[in-house]
Amino acid sequence: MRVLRRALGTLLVLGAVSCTAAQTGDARAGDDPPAALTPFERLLPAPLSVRAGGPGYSFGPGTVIRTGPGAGPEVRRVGELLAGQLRGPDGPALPVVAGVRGDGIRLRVDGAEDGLGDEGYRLVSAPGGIDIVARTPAGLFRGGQTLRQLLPVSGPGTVPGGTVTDRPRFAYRGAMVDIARHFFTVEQVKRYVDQLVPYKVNTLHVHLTDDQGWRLAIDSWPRLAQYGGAGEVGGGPGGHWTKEEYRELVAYAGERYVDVVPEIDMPGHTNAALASYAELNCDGKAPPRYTGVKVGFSSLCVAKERTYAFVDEVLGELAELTPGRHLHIGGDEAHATPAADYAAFMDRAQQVVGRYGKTVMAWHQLAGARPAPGAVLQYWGHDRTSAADRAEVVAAAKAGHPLILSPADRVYLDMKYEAATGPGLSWAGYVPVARSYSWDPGAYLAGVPESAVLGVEAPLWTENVATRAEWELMAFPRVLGLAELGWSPAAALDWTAYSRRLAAQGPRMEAQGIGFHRSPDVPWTR
Ligand code: IFG
Repeated sequence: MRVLRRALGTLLVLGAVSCTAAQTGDARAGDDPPAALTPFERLLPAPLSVRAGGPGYSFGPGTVIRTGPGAGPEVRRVGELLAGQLRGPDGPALPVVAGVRGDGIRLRVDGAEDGLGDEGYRLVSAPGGIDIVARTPAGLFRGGQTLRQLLPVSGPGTVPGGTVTDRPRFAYRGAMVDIARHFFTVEQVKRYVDQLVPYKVNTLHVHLTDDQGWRLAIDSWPRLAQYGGAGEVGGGPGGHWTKEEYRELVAYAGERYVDVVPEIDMPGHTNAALASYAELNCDGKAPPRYTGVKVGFSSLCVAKERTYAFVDEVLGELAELTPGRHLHIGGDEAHATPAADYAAFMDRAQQVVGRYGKTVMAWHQLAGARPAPGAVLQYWGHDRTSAADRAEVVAAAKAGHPLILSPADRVYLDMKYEAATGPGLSWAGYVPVARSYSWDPGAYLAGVPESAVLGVEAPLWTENVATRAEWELMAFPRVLGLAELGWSPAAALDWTAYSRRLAAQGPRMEAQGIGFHRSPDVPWTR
């Protein structure tokens, strides 16, 4: 019966024109005003392909979530997560039951679906229910986020008939938060994960240390957090995470298929460590803690062997806490470290990362030294970056170093939208929502093929972002654009169509309590 229904369902949708959601962004003549998009047309990030049409599925009080044949505990856990996300305030119970026979939402992992990759999925909505199939549980979870957007904001309702076949363009789609300049708790960061997950972001980079604060307890160097963490920009109390709290964030993010990339910035941006341990300083004297916003004045002592014991023990404890592949060792703005010393230091720091079985990630300044094989470079240049600096990065990419693109004048979320924006900085210029979205990561760096781009990431630096409200104002809605640039096909990247889809996300961000910037660039629907 199901096969017949499926065949019928498929026949019904065959008549629909195959297109990307963005191409159907233009409402048909005589319909509601352009802003009124159909659920498929509203999807953000825009999926690879959508075939809309045919009768859909209406949630009812008896709707259940079914996990496929042989579904292991992880698929069941995805089902439970999805149930929690889909239940409206007074929505159906949405129990998760084993087996996929019967109505409802049917989750199935099928290794044979090799066209979908590690995070792709296919979602089919038809009268008998909604099928989500993927190669992996992560793909099921990404498909579930699409289902969330196909349902009304208020909770379970009717999902129109159709098929979404989807997979990401780039593997790494990240957001970074700097908890060193201003301290933020694990709970506050977990909330950011919840706000990013609906948009298929899959990496959270945490900038744990800088001149103004050391935010993670390290057993072998206890004063780093105890003393080096007890301050922040502006002179506030600061704070730090215990290892248990860091583990809790890693687990919480991991359950939602978000990898955590921790960063210990070195050899520059290290005043908090130098203030904590006199022995780390070349002159044996610890500087005072720093609560200002200057950069480039600090350096670990490259000549001292003690420095490398510090690097080894800190990265060793961090690696033990971090299941993800990457350890980020910073490397930016080491203006107080002579170039030869910088290269010698980064050689040894990279060896430490390799010894702990992790892959190096570093800011693109490492391209000027000797990036270890496989080291990933995070580019934070901008339209005014010199041709020489750019050439170093292009050469490193051609030499096989994957790039993460974080152009400061596009996706640095601490850049003010405009002069009137309260929080944030403007050294890379103002970055309105339209500008933040209007670039193509696959064609951004001349000479760098799309295949050399591992992905994109939007950093939020917190020199001038002190509260969760300021954080949300700066990150939203621009981080949704980053999510689309990382996930959607190049053909979908069109500001006009995107701005209408972004507008439709307004009520969803409101429903999540996100205090986003109501940019005049966007035709918000209310
Ligand atoms: N650049 C510094 C950050 C921060 C930022 C603020 C990098 C890699 C400017 N380094 O971005 O520490 O100060 O926008």
